[in-house]
Amino acid sequence: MSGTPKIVIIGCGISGIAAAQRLVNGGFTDVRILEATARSGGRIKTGRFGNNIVEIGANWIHGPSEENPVFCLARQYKLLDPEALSPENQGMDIGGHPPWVPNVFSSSGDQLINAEDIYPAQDMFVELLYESSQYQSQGGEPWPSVGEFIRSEVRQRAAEQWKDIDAATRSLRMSVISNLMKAECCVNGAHSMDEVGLGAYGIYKTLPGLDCTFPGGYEGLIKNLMSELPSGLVTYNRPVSCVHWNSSEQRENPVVVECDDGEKIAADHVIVTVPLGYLKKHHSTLFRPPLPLHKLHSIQRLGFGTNNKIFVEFDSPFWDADCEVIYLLWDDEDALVQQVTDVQRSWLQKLFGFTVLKPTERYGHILCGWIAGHESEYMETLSEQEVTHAITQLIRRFTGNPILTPKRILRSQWFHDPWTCGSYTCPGKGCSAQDLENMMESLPTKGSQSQPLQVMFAGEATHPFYFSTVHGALLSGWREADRLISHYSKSKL
Ligand code: 6YU
Repeated sequence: MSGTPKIVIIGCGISGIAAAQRLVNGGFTDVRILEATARSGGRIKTGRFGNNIVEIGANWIHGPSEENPVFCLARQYKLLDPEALSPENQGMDIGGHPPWVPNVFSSSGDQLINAEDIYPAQDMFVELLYESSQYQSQGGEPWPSVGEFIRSEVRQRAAEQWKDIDAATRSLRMSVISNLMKAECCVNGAHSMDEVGLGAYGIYKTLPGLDCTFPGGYEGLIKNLMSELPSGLVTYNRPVSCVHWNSSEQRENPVVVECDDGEKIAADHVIVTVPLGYLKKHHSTLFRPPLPLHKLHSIQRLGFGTNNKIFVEFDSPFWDADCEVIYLLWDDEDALVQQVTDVQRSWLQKLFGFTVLKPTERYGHILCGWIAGHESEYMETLSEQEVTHAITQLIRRFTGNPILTPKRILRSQWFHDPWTCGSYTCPGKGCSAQDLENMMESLPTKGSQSQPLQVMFAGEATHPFYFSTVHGALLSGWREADRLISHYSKSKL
């Protein structure tokens, strides 16, 4: 390597850590990470809940199999249960939808609907998601969004396929579809499936393997990776306010990174890993000169909504021993109309239900509620007491048990996290693969006479098909480090 290039990484989430690890292992000696908060991990965040640990951010390794670098690292660090390591687990291809055992409750209370009754609706919904994913390769999609496509197809198919079944069962199946739309909003981190582009939905790719969790917490991965970095490489509580690039002034290093406290750090290369939500909000002040228009438009087109969790602990379960997910069906949601709700009054209707934390021997009786969109953002503004009260009323209503009382509650607040501003990236209406290409494009863009690779971009929102995941973020960090390694190995020749 000629000279010692100065490299600054902004953000100490998994992508920033991955970039630093690769650069340090590649022989770069002047690498530092500037992190706004007091901790590493970003959206990988394990918290305490009573006597247990729970994941406030990322939950699963999606597609834990050989091709997934997060799985390979977790295995190397011995962070997984034997079940997750089994060839059977790795070989299962679930296409992003785990076959969870459901319990189903309705808003009229006192009834546990037979799970068998919901399967035809579930099958139709999964089929429609699969069809939605096919429009990416075909082009010429019939609707702009996944939501509009599904609603139109469900109405048509229900009229044909369910014409002979009784009205009550048909209405139940429609409520199931409404509920699955809410669940899909959580998966996509979107307010509504009407905001998810039909032509873009298939850009996201899944990996084989039945999703698994980290028994000791996702942050174990961060701790192991951090322990391999030289100490002092990360400066915490150091928000970056502006990246000055492409300067016309003659200076030794082409980039200056300005921090909130006024400190200015010169660099040859900056790898920006801040979340897309943060970029959407702060791009105009974060870059001098501003970002090129095509990059800015991609930042605006890609979606970055909110998905939050509400953990609820009970002394004893009201669900079956084998139950993995609890669906809450609202009797008034059988018309598939977009809920134009009074958010303040009925925000909790957006919660599709709960996943059950397993195994019971480890967690006791903890449920994780899932809520996406503007209702989720409103939930963040309520006090813990107000959320507890609302959840208690909801559970009493759906179980028909007027004295059921949770032991404790904990919720995430990703929208109001000033360094994240939401949960993760989703393919918005009108997006294409080009938008993700634009996200990862470095500055100055190709063809410029200035020094290349001044500002580089990593993070989940820059992965061409694993956006919104930990493995996508990790791979994006390695990708940008490899670009620098290859740049310097070429310039040495
Ligand atoms: C996964 C999962 N999972 C649930 C929830 C959330 C996320 N994800 P980071 O934000 O980590 O780091 C950036 C750092 O930058 C951070 O530390 C900041 O403090 C810092 N920073 C910001 N501004 C700064 C400044 N100015 N100066 C200095 N520093 C600054 N992923 O694999 N499995 O189960 C979930 C889930 C509630 C919030 C998730 C999951 C997403 C991951 O957490 C996330 O991608 C990575 O951690 C991001 O790492 P990073 O380094 O990029 O940023 C079609 C289609 C469908 C697509 N969706 C499919 C579904 C897949 C997504 N599933 C998610 C589900 C859950 C439950």
